Amino acid sequence: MLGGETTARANVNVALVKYWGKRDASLNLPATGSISLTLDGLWVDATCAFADGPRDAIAIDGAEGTPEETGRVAAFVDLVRREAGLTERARVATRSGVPRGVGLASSAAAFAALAMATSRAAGLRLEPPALSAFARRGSGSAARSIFGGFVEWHRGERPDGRDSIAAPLLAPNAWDVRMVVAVTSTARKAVSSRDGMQRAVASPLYPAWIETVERDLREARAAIAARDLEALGLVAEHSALTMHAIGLALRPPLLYWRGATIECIHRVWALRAEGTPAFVTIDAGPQVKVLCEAADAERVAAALREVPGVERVLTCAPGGGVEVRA
Ligand code: 2P0
Repeated sequence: MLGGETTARANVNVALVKYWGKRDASLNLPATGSISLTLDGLWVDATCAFADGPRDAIAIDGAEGTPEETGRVAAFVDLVRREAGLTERARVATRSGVPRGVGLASSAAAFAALAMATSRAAGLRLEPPALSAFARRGSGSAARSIFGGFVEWHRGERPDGRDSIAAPLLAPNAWDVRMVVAVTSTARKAVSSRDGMQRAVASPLYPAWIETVERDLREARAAIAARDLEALGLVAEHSALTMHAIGLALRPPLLYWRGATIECIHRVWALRAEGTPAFVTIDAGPQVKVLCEAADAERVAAALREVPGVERVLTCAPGGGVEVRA
């Protein structure tokens, strides 16, 4: 039976041990596991209803969206329709509280929210692990945004991906850290993360990445369990810098950083030398995200605001998992 119009909200997540490369592109199965922190306040709402009609209607932030964006949402709706055995058309709308296409992982929040909204509207009640596997089909990192706080997405072994799901490691209120985000450019990036990670596997450094990730995952898990910020921060920096090194070694090279990105890294390292534990991570874009204690967040934000080229600075606490909204 159809579930009626449903709205769900999910937050973005930032990986501390990165997902970079797939073992199956059609199912978004990752080459390695990854670990992330879900962030409060950077959300996407998705609303879905199924009804008789001539065609699906998809709106992204009140507009049509690019053909690529609309195509990905349409393919995702087809998956839920098949799973629920529906023939009705879908009306889907997403509304983003995150600037899109600037390396702030809005596709993770979008497909986590869409997984909840479309499955409920289709009359399905998926448990969190199944919801995570379903969200993954829309965007790999969306598997992690189903859950709040610190989250691990397991690589899985099965060819059908049923074991490639995320699970919570530590609840959002269990460790009072902050992620301070320095936005250095809001221009749309030239190479999407999807294309970037597809190219990554041809890098001579890619085999080394595969070899190092298991150790990074072990260290990050232990650091989160012990709430050891320095241990977690150092492994997060290592994972991010290694991910970007893979791109530098490609022919032609792939570099997501701008000048201000590098200046932010040096500013954070200077803060650390002065005694403030703060650690950098960078995704498929020029923004710099800094993990620190809540008590140090304002000092870190103030330092980043002074870096030439930084357009704005956002400070996020750990956030919750996907939720249906009344
Ligand atoms: C991550 N990123 O772990 C990595 C680090 C970007 C850099 O997951 O093709 O949008 O939809 O599975 O999830 C962004 O990639 O890629 C991402 P698809 P996705 O957060």
